[in-house]
Amino acid sequence: LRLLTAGESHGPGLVAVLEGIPYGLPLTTADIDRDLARRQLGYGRGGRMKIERDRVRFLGGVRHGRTLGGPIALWIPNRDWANWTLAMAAEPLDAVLAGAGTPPLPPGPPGTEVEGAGASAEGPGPKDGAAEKGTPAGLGRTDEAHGAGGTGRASAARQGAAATGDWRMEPVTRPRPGHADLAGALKYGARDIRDILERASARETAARVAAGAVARKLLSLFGVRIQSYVLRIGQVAIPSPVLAYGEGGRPPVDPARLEAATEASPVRCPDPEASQRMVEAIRAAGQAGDTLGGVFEILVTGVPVGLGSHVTGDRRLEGRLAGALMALNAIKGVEVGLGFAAAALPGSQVHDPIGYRPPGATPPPPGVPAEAARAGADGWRGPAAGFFRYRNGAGGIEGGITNGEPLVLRAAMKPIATLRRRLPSADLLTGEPFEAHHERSDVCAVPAAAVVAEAIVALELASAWLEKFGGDSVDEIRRNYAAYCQRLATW
Ligand code: EPS
Repeated sequence: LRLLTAGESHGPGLVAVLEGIPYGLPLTTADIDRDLARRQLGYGRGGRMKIERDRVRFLGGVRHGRTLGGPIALWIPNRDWANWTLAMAAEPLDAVLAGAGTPPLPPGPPGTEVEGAGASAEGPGPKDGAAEKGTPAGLGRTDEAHGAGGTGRASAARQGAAATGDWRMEPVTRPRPGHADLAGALKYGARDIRDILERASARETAARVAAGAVARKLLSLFGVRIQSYVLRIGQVAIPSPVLAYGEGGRPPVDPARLEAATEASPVRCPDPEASQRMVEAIRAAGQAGDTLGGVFEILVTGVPVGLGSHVTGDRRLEGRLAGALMALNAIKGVEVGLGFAAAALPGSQVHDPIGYRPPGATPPPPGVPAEAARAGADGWRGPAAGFFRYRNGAGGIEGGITNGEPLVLRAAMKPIATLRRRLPSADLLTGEPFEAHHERSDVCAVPAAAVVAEAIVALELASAWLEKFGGDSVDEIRRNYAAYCQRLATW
């Protein structure tokens, strides 16, 4: 699979182009909108989520509810764009100031209208006072002197703000510690940090979630189920509910019940008591003008033995999954199975003893294809010729190959970099000390990040799936998968 996304946080919208999805996958906007809505939830989100109501439109690749085998083009309008048409206009600044304006967007289906999205949830005017403060006398380093990113770009934008009365036109020159602001501005030579922050924003993850929902739909045809839940917000934490197995290798939880408990929680934590304490922690951090990070876990059940490979480093599935998860905004660590805990334990407590039950003894549980069930899949485990593990310290991957147990991945998210309680910083153009720029922001986005991580894992697993069972159409992939399951069932 190949995925490319485009679009800025406050531009007209986000685009995703996903290539490699086979012909004949049943797909509707509802399949995608469900995950887009889940990404917007979670206690601790800021004012922006009150404006957006993410819904997807297909611009290509889907006809009459089925994929055509070509690139799938997805479009998610930004409702907040209505407030940013000048500041984020694609036209040159002088054309914008001359009133050329931005042509209206083509109409979308109900619910995706961008026009009339209304004012910012925080009302008009500078949201943080940044625009009110003018630029201090420089240290001999002026925008004009450098002329990078277009001669006098920052001061032209400043004049633009004065001419239009739109505070959003003001250049952003105060980099926020922890954000891409400073490194990005220096790397690209941008004199207005908005040129960097608009694309660095986690708004982009809406596009990844939309593409991931397509990958999830493909995997779901084969009984693969991907879910996530929050294990930690700041200092409040619960242990993983899935690592310790019951007697005889019994699955520790019913994935459907785990999912129901997760989705019922305002922070997507399956433990109601811990959820409450997490909400309190987020509330306290918000009141203090601070932000919180956390840890979430991703559980993938019904994965067959044999995705990924030991033969080269770049085909090892752990590396691909960890790399993809680390490429999600604000993720600073990833673990597989026991993860870092494995380093502290002797091998006898880390590696997962192998058991065997003749496959195909039980009828397929709901959602598991009959041929997979014959090869040993039981909903929790995928087809693996009847072999199973008494625990899952490996997190379902050995030698870079799935082993039939569920995949268990965890990721650590740092606290959001935009703080109301500002951190010391230095002005991009003058070097003068300042307290960092504050864009309206979330206090905690760990529950949302977990939903994005599901999408990222879905894309990576669907890629591995297509490498093993690939074909031009879903029918061909089904046949390939059935033949593989047949081999496992008669091992
Ligand atoms: C973000 C800042 C906030 C978040 C945004 C990510 O947006 P704004 O600056 O418009 O208030 O709400 O997240 C989203 C818009 C989203 O859809 O998740 C940032 O700076 O990364």
